Amino acid sequence: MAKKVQHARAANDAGLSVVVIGAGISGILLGIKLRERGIHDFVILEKGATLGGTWRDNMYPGAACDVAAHSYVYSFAPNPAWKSRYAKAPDIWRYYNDCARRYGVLPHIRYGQEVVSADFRDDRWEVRTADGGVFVADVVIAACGRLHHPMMPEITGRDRFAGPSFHTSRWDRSLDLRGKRLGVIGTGSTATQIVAALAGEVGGLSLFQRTPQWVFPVADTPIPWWKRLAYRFLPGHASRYYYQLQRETETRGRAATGDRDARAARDRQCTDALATVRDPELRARLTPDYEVGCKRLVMSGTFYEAVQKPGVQVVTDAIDHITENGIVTRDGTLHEVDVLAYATGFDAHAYLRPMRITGEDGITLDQVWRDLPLAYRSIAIPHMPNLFLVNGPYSPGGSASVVGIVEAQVDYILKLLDRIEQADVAIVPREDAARAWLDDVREQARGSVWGTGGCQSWYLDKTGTPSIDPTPLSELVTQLATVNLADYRERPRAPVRLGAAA
Ligand code: N01
Repeated sequence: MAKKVQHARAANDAGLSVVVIGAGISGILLGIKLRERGIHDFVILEKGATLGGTWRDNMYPGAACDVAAHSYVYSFAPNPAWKSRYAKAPDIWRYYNDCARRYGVLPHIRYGQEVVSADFRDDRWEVRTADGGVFVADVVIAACGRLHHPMMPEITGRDRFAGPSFHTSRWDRSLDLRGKRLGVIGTGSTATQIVAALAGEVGGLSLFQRTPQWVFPVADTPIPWWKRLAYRFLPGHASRYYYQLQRETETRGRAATGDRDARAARDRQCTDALATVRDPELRARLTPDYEVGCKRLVMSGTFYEAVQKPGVQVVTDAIDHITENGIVTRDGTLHEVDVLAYATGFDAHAYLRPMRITGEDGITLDQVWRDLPLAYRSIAIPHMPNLFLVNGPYSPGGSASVVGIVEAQVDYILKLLDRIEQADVAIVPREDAARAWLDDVREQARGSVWGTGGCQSWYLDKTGTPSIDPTPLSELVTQLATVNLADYRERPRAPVRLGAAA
């Protein structure tokens, strides 16, 4: 029996009621856009104690966004105050927190509410939380993020390590690392940021590299005061810069799908950056054997310099096991460390899980997703009426800031909400339309460097096909500008039955 029943819809309001899951960049954006649309009967259920998603969780040393700060914002809320080209995690968190406050989203957020299930009954969703709460709403929108479940590797002896050890998204910020020997497992974007920040600052740093990464050099140039003033006071200046950065990112991103000029320029920059490693033996160990851009590129202007600093060692012998005081590699060497950080990435394929989702006619998400996570345009799932996803399966990437992508997706969801409200229906994509869309996207993705570049990465789904739609942002915006109702089924909605979940 549910402990409490809460209706997202106020009894005297005829508009839609909505439950949003997650108060990260997408959930906050949904809050802003729902309010703008005149929809006020919504709650944002957030399992954490604060908002911010990725930018709340990832507060490891050196955490920053390697997408230019002026394009890592909502298009309608430029931030003239960024002090350098790339923003640090705490500043990004502050920006999104500030947006939530300024746009009136904060009162809608319920913290400590971990959603465990959602059931479609009597044409309404019943959303249950771990503490026994039940929220009833017309629509559910999952904005849970893609890189949100930390992956801990299965390494023998992991529990035996005597010092502090944690996944990088659970960094113990109370820890004083001065004089400590730090071990970092993994060489993705996270590990490289940590190494760049801590090389020379700790008692020793061992980077355990299983696979070398291509590194695209970027310079974190400061933004002078007069430019900041111009962004603040000259109308349209910040916005023009936002779209200029978007175009630049998109042009570079086209390298992934075979634009030869973009590819040649990108590859040359990466190989030139690698050539700055002075010791040929170290350079050889840092040289990938797959194509540039196959894994998500590391963007750093300081990583190669950092690994050449005294006290830093790149360990390329495979890890065998972990002991009380360090990591033993297959050649039998014990690499002693005092603190161990797992920069081993995230389960990028969990999406809505582990929530239990049951849609029309008792059909479960696990049934619909038995083969692959099927979501029409990454947004709407067959048999799950009025349930939508932001940044869902096969969402685009690689050619844009994720913020631009989720804005396009949220605008599309709002069009669906308009239809639901105006026609008083529940709306669900046709399974054949969803499959046709997915086949098409996977075919395109297979031909991208993520599929052909000869590497393993979190981009790949369980069949080895990239789970990223290579559609550039400008085309995505066009694709999502209209809702093709022929790809959906509509079912009339039953009248609201307040108290139905008790
Ligand atoms: O994780 P990853 P990440 N033994 O999956 C290694 C975004 N991001 O947290 O390559 C040894 O990239 C694994 O090795 P291998 C960005 O989208 C953005 O760094 O599989 N090693 C790999 O080196 C990024 O792509 C920003 O052989 C093991 C590493 O762990 C995504 O987050 C900043 C291992 C995991 O790399 C994830 O990045 C940071 C094992 N058993 C992150 N298991 C921005 O600035 C795994 N590894 C926007």
